Amino acid sequence: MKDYAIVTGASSGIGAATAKLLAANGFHVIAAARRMDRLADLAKSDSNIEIVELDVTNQKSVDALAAKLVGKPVSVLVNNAGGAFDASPIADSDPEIWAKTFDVNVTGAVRMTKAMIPLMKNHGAGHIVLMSSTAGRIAYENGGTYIAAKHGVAAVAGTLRLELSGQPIRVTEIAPGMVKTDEFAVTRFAGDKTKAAKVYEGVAKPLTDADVAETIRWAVMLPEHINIDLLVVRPLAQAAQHKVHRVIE
Ligand code: 8X3
Repeated sequence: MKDYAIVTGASSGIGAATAKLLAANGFHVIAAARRMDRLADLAKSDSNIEIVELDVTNQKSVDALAAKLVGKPVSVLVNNAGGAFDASPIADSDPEIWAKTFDVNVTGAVRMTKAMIPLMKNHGAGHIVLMSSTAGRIAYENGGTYIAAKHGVAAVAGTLRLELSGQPIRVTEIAPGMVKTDEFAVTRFAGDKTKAAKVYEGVAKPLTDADVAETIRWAVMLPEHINIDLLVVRPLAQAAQHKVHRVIE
């Protein structure tokens, strides 16, 4: 039986690209997300992709997925579900958005990690991938909710690696910089496509979701004794968070 790779937030962007790439590289992929209509399109692209409705903020939903996977060779979990839901200075930010951002990005990944560790132990090997961000390493203006949450994801990865020491389970944090996906910036700016487009204005080649998926594929397909702790990946045009080369005509 093929090894199972569980990918959360698989309905679009990095999650969908990762599901496709892992399926093309021999995994049986469980592509999980809330939006089943989007997942249905993904399932059509590869018979090694099985789709499951999942809300990582709902413990019952996570438990239902775990119950479905009992006895299966669960070897990879890509905790990709997440996002930014505002672009506010902290002084103006909404506590509800803080709670939502933490729930999806941090607690959601923890719920899934807790649920998959017993299955990985049962399988005899596992790899937990946490999608953080360069926002999990450095601060910038008007990103407080997301920055704090992604620092939280980085903290989860570091803590987990220590706590799993001696177990056959790898822990990898992937921290992408500027990635142009259909939804990330649009969601952050509450649907304002003009503001979202400004993020990438004049940048010759922001990373794509497929670029980031390739880093995940590489990390999980390395021999099992090799653990990539942290992989920071930015486009060539982004030398640092605030140092972006833009060519604006
Ligand atoms: C997204 C990268 O630069 O918007 O995770 O924080 S950034």
